[in-house]
Amino acid sequence: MSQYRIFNDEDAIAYVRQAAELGPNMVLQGEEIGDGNLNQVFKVCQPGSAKGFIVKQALPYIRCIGETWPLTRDRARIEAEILLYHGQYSPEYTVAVLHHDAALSAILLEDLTDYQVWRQALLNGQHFADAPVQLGTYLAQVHVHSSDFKLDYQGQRAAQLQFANPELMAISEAVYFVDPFCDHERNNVAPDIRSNAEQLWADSALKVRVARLKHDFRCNGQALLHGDLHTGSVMVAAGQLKVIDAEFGGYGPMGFDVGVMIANLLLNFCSQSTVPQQLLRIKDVQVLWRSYKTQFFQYASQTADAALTEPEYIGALLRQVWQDALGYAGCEMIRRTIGVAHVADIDNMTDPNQKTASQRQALALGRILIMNADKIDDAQLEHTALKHSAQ
Ligand code: SR1
Ligand code: MG
Repeated sequence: MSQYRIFNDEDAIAYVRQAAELGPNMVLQGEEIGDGNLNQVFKVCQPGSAKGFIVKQALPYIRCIGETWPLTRDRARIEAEILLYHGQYSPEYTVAVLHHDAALSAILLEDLTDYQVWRQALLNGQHFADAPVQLGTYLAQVHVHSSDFKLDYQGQRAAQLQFANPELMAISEAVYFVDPFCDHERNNVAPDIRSNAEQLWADSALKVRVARLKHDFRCNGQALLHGDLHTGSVMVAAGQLKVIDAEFGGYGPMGFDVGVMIANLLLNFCSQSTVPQQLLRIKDVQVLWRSYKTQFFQYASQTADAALTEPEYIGALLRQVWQDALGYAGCEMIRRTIGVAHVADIDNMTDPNQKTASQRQALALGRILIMNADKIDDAQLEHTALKHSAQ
């Protein structure tokens, strides 16, 4: 079964049977459960059993667009290798890859049936208080261990080559830094906020900042990023968290992962109608950053590279990561509001007036973060965000 074909339920079952060595007599059922933008996802299990296996298969195009936007199937191999790499350093918080088949562009993953997607939990008003600490730990573990703090020159260059992901990272470059800042045909701009989008497209000072972020995204290969760390890429359960969906990963600036996650929490903030719920999201951001900073400092301090051991250097680097993160957070907030791929937090709001207000708030806050990244510290974030919520 090594020749590529787009799986149906039976193909997914056959792949699981072979990859997990389940034997011909075990009865299995499978169904396609994917709702993501890119791939097929199947759940395969024994009848009557809640838990089984997850099969993720890359299609030769972007699922949500169709065959008009072809895309390398090699993303499945890259994703499997990134998850395996991250899993070495953050096994508690990275989904387990049980098998992968490059020819079939398929990955066999542990079934996280007992978990729920964090975005959905937030939409349901559920608060997973441990999640920000856990995510901060995960990010510090995978960033430091793929950086120059832990890899020597040759080791890091080899990793940068192994995890080169030019097709998907080029998509990220386009959908984060290009499309949302011009009147691009891929954009999805609601008529009520078109004038707000047009203001951004005419904002030269903003575009200068975004150009710098785009340049760093391409040129500043600090660590092996997850590359798409929004709340839909995080599964949560009581006291537990697993990160999934690393197909956009590759070497890039650490602040990108941190910023994308911050943005998704702030997009949820923008969708909230009560101050206590809003404050919970700001607190999530602050706890995430403080967890990241503390753990990062600890792992980085244990470097074997004598040139990098000064605490003052690590502190300065972390300040830059925070500034980068705010800039990338701003891009993510803007692109998730007027770009090709939105978020359910705001798109699913039922009151049209509140939805428009939330979209405007997301654009305004995104712009503020990009323009003032060097002036806002984590304690001031609450003031900045609430000030924008009142306007
Ligand atoms: C056209 S792909 C757009 C987005 O979908 C994925 O979920 C990533 O977030 C990507 O940026
Ligand atoms: Mg994804």
